[in-house]
Amino acid sequence: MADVVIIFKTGNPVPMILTQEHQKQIENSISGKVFWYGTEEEALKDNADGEVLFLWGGNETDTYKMPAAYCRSSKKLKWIYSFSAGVDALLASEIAQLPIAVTNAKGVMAKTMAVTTMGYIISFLRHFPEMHDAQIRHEWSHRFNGPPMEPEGKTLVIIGAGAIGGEVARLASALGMHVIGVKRKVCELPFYDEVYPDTKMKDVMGKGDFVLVLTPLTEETYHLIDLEKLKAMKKDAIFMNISRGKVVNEKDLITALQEGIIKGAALDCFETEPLPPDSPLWDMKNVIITPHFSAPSEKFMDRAVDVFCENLRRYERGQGLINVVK
Ligand code: OXD
Repeated sequence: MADVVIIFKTGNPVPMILTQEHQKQIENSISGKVFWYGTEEEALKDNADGEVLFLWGGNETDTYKMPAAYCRSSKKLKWIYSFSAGVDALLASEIAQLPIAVTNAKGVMAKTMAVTTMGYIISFLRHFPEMHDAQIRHEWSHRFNGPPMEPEGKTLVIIGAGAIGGEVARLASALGMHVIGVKRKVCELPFYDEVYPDTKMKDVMGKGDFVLVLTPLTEETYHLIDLEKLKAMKKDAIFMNISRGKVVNEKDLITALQEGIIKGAALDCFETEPLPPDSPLWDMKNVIITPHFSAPSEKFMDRAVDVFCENLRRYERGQGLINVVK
């Protein structure tokens, strides 16, 4: 009988809400028991142990760390489910060295991240941030940083054309955008007009009116986007990052924004999170900042728990797990 241990509390870095209904759904998907702790310390104090661990392995902050001590001390742990898409924090921790399988919530956040991306694109084209500034000043103004524009005919380049990119491409093509994907292994993809290998990334970035980064953070993608690549972009293009801050050299991005190498940026993730109060990005008129918030929604946790429960049933039946990361 496999028991599940949940180590999770709503907060920073994860604003999603896990409810008792979710806990019941998990209980109904497994023969063992479910134990839910807010923190690793509580789990250790209770001598908790189980074959399966449910946690967030996406990103760490000063106040949220991976439960390495719990994983080390566990005698039963065989599989960790991280309800994130990226599992960079988990894989960078010593937990990755233990002989424990890891699965993620691939695709679960695609819908909301795609909607967030459309929000960025529409905000820039329709000048919503400037209108909101004018509203705060009670000012009826038509003075914007450029003409009012529409998405039809604009080109969107998606770097890291995976599950999330597929949903972004679907919405962007519905708005009449020309969608170009960059992917390690090129293949035909629905809703993309063109797909290129990552060896062509720099040239392809030069075609975009909007360039979106979706690549996970790995040793190979650390600072993948640097000044050289930003310089390849059109001067009036917008750069968007909803994957991980460290995929982009933030110093180079700040230079590109300050020197007018690109027109603007929409950023959901940063090299240091929370973004420090003294970051120059906060005061840039051409930057939209969202606080690592592209994925959450009222439906997020339902979808993430559904994926987990499907895997729990497979686990109990001895079938292969889906979304295996390691
Ligand atoms: C994720 C995230 O990795 O939202 O899922 O950051």
